[in-house]
Amino acid sequence: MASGDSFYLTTPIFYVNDVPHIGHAYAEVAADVLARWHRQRGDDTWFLTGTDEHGQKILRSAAANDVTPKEWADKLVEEAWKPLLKTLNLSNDDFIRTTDERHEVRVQKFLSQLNDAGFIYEDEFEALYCVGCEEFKPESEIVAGEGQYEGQQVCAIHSKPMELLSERNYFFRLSDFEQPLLDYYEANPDFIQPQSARNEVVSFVRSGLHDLSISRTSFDWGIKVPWDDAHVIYVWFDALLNYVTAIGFGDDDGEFERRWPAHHVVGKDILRFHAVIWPAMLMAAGIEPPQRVFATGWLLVGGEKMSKSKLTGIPPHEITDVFGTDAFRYYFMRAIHFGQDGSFSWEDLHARYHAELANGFGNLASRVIAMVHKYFDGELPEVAARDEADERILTLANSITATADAAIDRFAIDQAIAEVWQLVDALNLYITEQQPWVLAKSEDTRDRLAAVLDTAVRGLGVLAVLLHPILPQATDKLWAALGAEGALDEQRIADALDWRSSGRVGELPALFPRVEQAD
Ligand code: ME8
Repeated sequence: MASGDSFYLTTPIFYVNDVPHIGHAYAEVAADVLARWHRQRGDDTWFLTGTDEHGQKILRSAAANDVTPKEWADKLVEEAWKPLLKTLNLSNDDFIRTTDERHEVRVQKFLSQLNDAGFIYEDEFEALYCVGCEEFKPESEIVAGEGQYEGQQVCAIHSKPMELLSERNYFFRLSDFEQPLLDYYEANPDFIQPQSARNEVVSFVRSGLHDLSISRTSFDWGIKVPWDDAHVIYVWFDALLNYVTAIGFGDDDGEFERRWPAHHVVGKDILRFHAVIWPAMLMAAGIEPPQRVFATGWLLVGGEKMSKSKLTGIPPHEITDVFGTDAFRYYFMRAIHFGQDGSFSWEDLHARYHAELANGFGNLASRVIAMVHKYFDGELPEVAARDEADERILTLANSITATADAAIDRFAIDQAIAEVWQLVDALNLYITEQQPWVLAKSEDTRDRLAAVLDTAVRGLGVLAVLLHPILPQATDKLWAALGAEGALDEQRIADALDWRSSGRVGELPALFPRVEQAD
């Protein structure tokens, strides 16, 4: 993708039935890293996140707390979900709530358009519904219950019994889109990523699609069907539309056309909604499907998905309070192969924090800057000539800039970080081998000392640029200490090596102070 392109990125919008855990934070951070990187590439980037506030799940949480669903949603958004964005240092451009008027009006417009085009009909319906998933469950996703639910049928994801619902509903003719979807997957092999997710979706669609119930009459917490206010719109139909309502679907100011199509980061449990139902809804409305649907894996606890309902969720602040926001962002992006499941452990976080952030990167930066102070009074020296070892560092800085950028194009965030870390490791080795403290002992090697420290400083600047999307706070401090010119977030990725210094280095506080291991 060339610089200057439009890059519209979304996260799932989160249910406000409860507070966030690190599984939710994971997708937010990943999307933020991608958005920041694309901004630094010079792409016309728009990053959307938000909350999903209708449906039975929220209705029941509110009832259990003796407040109205809107009061409940307002409280959770203000006290839990918006603060999460601060905790994670997210750079989202917009935050949509499905109770926003802008959303509700446009959802109704979209549904009316589908109705006018003949894609909606009314029918009787009876099926098992999982409130946890907010989804009717096909037989293949129902399993035998265990423990307190022994002898009952339960949802395979939530391990809880479902409810038999029988209503007159409006339906969306999803089955009409079986072949168009298969054709679309075929023509756009990168539409669903990673490959395993694509395979799953293709075989699901091949096995046949049923029409989708898109309205409910047994409760009224939702957006009304515009032509029949006895019905509210099914929460998923409403929620998926956030991706287009937030950028002005149906308006004529050009914003929608400028941003769409989106790249969606979603959890693998909600892949089918995004890769089957959503593109079919768009096709029915005559809108191009999204550019990409990328399914992330799960954070596991004891081999199972970390979840609120199973009480295994760790609140993100428990980690950021101890290790800081940057370390949180780095750890999850580095330790888990993006697109696969991963487990979180305090030991692993502690070990990587010290080995990679404190010793690998932080220490490198403070040593180099301290040596510029010690040997050159903080003035970056003039370089007479570079030798082969210096050139190797600069060549590596250039090549990892390109390979990390290519990895980000594939959303391979962990690989991009691994590319950048080659430079961290190479610089550490370079300092060990060049031994500037030995070069400093004689006037005869003063030119070599100048070249070595200048090369190391150049490398640190490249690290600041490339790691900024992942470690925004630490790299800002480093950028300032390097005496670099201009704002770091305006430094283009492609020109990472061409950053300029005012010539004077400043003080660098410890970027990643040691954290004692708790009992
Ligand atoms: O599904 N590991 O909302 P949600 C990784 N409102 N990701 C996890 C996770 C874990 N342990 N637990 C949850 C919804 N997630 C809908 C989305 S989009 C139009 C509507 C992820 O709050 C989960 O996979 O239940 C999903 O992508 C996201 O958190 C929101 O989950």
